[in-house]
Amino acid sequence: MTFHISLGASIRKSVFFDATVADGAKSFTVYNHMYMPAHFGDPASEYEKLIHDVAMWDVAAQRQVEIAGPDAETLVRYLTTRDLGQVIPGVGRYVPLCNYEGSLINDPVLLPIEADRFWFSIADSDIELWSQAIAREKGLDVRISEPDASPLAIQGPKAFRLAEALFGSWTRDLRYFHFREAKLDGIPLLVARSGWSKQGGFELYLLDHTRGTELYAKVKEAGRPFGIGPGAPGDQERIESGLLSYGTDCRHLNHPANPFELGLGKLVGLDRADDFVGKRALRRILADGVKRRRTGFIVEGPAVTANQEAIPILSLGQEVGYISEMVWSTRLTQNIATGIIGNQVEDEASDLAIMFNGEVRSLTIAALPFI
Ligand code: THG
Repeated sequence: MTFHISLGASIRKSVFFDATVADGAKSFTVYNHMYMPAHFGDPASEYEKLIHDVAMWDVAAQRQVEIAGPDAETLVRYLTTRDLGQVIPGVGRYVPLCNYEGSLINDPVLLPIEADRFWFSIADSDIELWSQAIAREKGLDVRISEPDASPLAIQGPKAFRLAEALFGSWTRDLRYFHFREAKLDGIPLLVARSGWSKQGGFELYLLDHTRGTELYAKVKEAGRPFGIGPGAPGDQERIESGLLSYGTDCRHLNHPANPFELGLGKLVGLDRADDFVGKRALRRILADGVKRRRTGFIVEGPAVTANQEAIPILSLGQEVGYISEMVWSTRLTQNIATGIIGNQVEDEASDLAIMFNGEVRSLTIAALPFI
């Protein structure tokens, strides 16, 4: 099946859009209402770049929601389940957001820019509107907007030498999720040690939307000695590494899940003295007992193609869970998957199956991450 999605004003272009098209982007997805490159024509060698060298990704669709003003910290704490303790500018955190039913609705990286200014670097759901409504209903004194900030990721083992070549040796000492301001030939940036892979690297948040093509070219040029190539966050590496993709794993499949089920229980501060969205529901969920868990699966048989819908997992004809994503892993030479399974099913279960292209495929449970 081949078709096109029309370019039009209803979907936004990233500040790196022109640069990625010129660089050979062949396929885009839509994330936070914005085109995001999916691959550049050769996903297999783009994956190899990520594992062995360094890949550069237009992840500007990881949009920022800025919360600023006297009550900014109060709102940020109220929106996330995590007990943030001390909040320190320059120190990012992974912060689940839930709705009032205790279902995950986003899992952003929180960037405390200043004491009264924060960014949520969001996954694929409309947190700007959600935050505006909650702030208004609670009468908090904040301004909520989308700042001029667009991340370009460099990921892979050689990203560290590339960052050092671009910005200097301080990048070697930057700790995970920490960030600071920097300039590249006058281009204003935030440089963060982060990124949506487990191969290590940085995210360069461009702070001037007019300079996307320029930044892309400079990073590409500086990356040449390290074998840099364009790419995109990919299913294979993300599933191998067990990283959650909120949109894919929960939202677009219409399968809400709570943080306990998703393995994010440590990031739910039920002992917090202050209230937060979802606290009451999450307390009740824990008291009632968590009934399902997110895990990996190995799907027997020849290479599968990526699924477009959740796939029910069957045990003796009963539905006991679902696969949210599956992919052929070239590194493991196996079909690997993530999904949710009922806790009545043991890790050693040998009677699990899915239907794939009209045939039965057996599967077994495997721990995350795969690698
Ligand atoms: N970087 C930035 N924004 C983002 C993402 C990103 N927004 C969308 C999406 N990714 C948000 N989701 C995640 C999911 C996992 C991680 C980061 C963002 C991640 N997790 C580590 C892990 O699971 O091992 C560490 C988690 C922790 O500290 O507990 O990195 O990638 N800017």
